[in-house]
Amino acid sequence: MLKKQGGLRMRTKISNLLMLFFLVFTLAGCGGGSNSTSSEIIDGEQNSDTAEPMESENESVSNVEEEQRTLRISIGVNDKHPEYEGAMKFKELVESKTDDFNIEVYHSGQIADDRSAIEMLQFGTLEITIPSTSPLVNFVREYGVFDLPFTISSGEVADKVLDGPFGDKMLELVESQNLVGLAWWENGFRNLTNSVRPVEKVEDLKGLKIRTMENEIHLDAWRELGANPTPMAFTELFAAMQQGTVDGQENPYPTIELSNFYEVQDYLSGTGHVYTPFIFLFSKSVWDELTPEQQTIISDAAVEAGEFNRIRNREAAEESLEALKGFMTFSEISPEEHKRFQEKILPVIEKHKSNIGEDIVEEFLTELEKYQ
Ligand code: TK8
Repeated sequence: MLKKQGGLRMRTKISNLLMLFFLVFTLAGCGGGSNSTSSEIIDGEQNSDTAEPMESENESVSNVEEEQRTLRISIGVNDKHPEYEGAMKFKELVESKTDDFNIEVYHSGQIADDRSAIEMLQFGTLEITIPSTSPLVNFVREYGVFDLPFTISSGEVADKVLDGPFGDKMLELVESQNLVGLAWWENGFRNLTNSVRPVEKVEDLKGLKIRTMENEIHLDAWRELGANPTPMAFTELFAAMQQGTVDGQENPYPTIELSNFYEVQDYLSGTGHVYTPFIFLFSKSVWDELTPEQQTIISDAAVEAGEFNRIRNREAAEESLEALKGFMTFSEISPEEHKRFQEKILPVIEKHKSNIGEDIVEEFLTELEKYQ
């Protein structure tokens, strides 16, 4: 028995040792050794269920330094608009090249309207906004060149001027306002809507309360044409039309359709009176905190996403016009009437040339003449 017992005791010892050995190795395995393949990243977050090796003091500090930085983009149009598509393309491009940033896109003026968003960039309380150039005139008066009616004749001409030396010069001008101009996107050719009457000739505008962007040139142009203009942030526009505070507004076809303006407007006129760019702006105080590599990734993505946005915007302009003809009474403006619109507002162009800067206006018009 003893022997048996002795043998039993021995077997018990061996099995206890084996158990102990197994236990020690199992616990070690749970320690998620440095070569653990079980740790996985889900949606940019370290999966908390996966135990990680204890890090030295230095390693944990370096992780903090490498922590992702969130860059928020504020735009005024909604998430159906080609500008939102461009912003999501920008997010995709940046996040595919580096883990340094988490890009968040806020549409429909959730954070701010154009002018307020520009001011937030100046204070460094917002990183990116992509406004129309028109509100920017309140910060950089030379941007008024883009508000001179009937100057840019097509998207292709706009691309040539904006992607050339003149466009580069205009982007540099915003630095004085603690802003960095990175790329030209497209808002597009602006067309008039109203809820009172069809507008086919200049006289039809008489007395119409037209909302304009916060821009003196637009206000003066509509006054000169006989309308009664009022400046307003884009975020307030739909309610103002719904309540009858204004009779009409002017925007590119995609904005008119995708913002559902046809629900509160009956008449659409193909005036095409101004081509408005969108400009991709970055807060300079935030920009200066980035490394040259990070700046290059962001700048390249802003340009590439802008090319994508322009293509999508031109497709949308055709699609939206066809859709709007089903919802609204559409008036073509004849070439003769277009000429009368242009002649009528010549005094406005002359008046604002000095406010914008005679030289920059001449440079702009000379550049345009190369292509149209
Ligand atoms: C959107 C605005 C809008 C502009 C306007 O943020 O205010 O009418 O055309 O697109 O920039």
